[in-house]
Amino acid sequence: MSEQPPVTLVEPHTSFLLRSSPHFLDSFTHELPGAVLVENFTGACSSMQCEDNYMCDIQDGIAFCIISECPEESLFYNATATSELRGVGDVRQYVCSNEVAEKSRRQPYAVCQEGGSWKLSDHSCQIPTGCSDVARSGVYDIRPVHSPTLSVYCDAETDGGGWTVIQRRMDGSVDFFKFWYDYKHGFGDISREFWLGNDILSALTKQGEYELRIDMEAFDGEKRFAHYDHFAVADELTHFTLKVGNFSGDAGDSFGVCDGMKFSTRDLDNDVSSLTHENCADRYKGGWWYGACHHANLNGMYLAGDYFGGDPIGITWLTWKGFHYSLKRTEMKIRRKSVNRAPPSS
Ligand SMILES: [Ca+2]
Repeated sequence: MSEQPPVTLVEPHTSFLLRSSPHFLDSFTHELPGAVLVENFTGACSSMQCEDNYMCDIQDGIAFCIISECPEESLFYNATATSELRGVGDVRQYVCSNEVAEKSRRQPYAVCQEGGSWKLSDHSCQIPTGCSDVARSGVYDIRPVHSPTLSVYCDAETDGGGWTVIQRRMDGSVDFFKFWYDYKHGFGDISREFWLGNDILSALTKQGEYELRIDMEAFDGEKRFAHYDHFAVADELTHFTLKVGNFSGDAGDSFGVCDGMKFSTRDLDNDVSSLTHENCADRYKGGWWYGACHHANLNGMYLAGDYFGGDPIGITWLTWKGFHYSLKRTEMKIRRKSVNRAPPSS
């Protein structure tokens, strides 16, 4: 084997190329990135072969396989590139910013083309209309149909994902013994404890058919859930009257009794207690679709496990832990049900 020929990296203003003296090319093209061996190389592009994504160029009578750089671009809305620019054929991956989602749950990308243009994937970052457009759990801005943009927490893992979390209790850091105004507009920290807000619940569930899932955890780590195949909240004129469908799950049905109930808070008693002066929301320390009065009190006091005597004012779920156990963690979440298409006509 003869001595190693000179191979130098040259960086002109818009592209870089690997060059070798042409008379060495026959024996060393396999060491030139992008070039393949060509017999009887004449130093012209007509007899020069370059691998895919490289192109032949001639400077000073010498042919090269070059990699032309694509120009910087910012065609992905709210996206961040995750790889360094290299050249033709470079695939640039994108991660959508926190407030937007990848459309169609695919990773957006662009491929650098010859001539310095980017071929974009069909999938870009967009503000989703709901959590069903979201691929990873977290806080997103969504823009429901005919509604302003709002921040929600999307659960993309549980039972196939697509859930918008509407309530969470986890550590007692937020006071839930609040007033009509608070429950109407929502309160708390969207990534910790919060109530999303009755106006939003009403707006969201007007968009279509929704289901409800309630995930619960006790202090010994045991987890149970309740699922309802329909969930809708009417507007404030009805005092946010609830419609809830059929139960399934392993926690027992403690929420079905809320079907048809209006929402009540300490300052607005809409419950159906037969006791004339009883205000369930005031007595049980929460805001809820109280009837006479409750089997579940997920917006009650964070009492952390067993508590003894007195009214069931804790975060209770009667059919799992009874009235005098206050749960460690709860999450109420809703998901738009898939559209039922009519079967094709015969
Ligand atoms: Ca009452």
